Amino acid sequence: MARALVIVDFQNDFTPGGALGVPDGDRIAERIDSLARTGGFDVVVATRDWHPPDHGSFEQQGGPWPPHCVQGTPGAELHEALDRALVDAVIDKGQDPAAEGYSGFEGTQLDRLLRDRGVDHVTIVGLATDYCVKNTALDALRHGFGITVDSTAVRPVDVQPGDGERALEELRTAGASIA
Ligand code: VGL
Ligand code: ZN
Repeated sequence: MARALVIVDFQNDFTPGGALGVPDGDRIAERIDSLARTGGFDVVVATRDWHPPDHGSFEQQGGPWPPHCVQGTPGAELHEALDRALVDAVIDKGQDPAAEGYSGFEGTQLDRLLRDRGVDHVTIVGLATDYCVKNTALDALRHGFGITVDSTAVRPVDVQPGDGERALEELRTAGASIA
């Protein structure tokens, strides 16, 4: 069986200076690069938060977030520190204006892609620990994949202090291994 690396939402808007910058969000680049190069993965997937301009999670629509990762804008591009040559497939999510779209499995072909490649174990890294990393990992567990979250290659928004740590604890309880 095959192993996949899923890099969640490592995009300009989630790194410092971006519309929804995660503290130290850019500092996961080196670890992700080394995992993708030498981690022994059969397939490397990058997800992108890829919202329409009127997405329901934006403040103007009554949601919790400033506008971010609007389709086709520079903020929605993958961070430049991620070598695109290492990425086999890009999965865009969060396109339905009426759905949160935190999980890379929600309304996408991610499950199909992983199954087509014979994947049974997924290592998850990226941004942000307490939202899209958490929800993608929980969905992956529900879909029956074995899951490892590399805690050195994720960073939280931490709307409330400790949200990131609690997310990792929740994932551990749900059956993920936290490395
Ligand atoms: C995310 C907040 C809003 C994430 C996406 O990628 O974790 N967080 N949209
Ligand atoms: Zn979003």
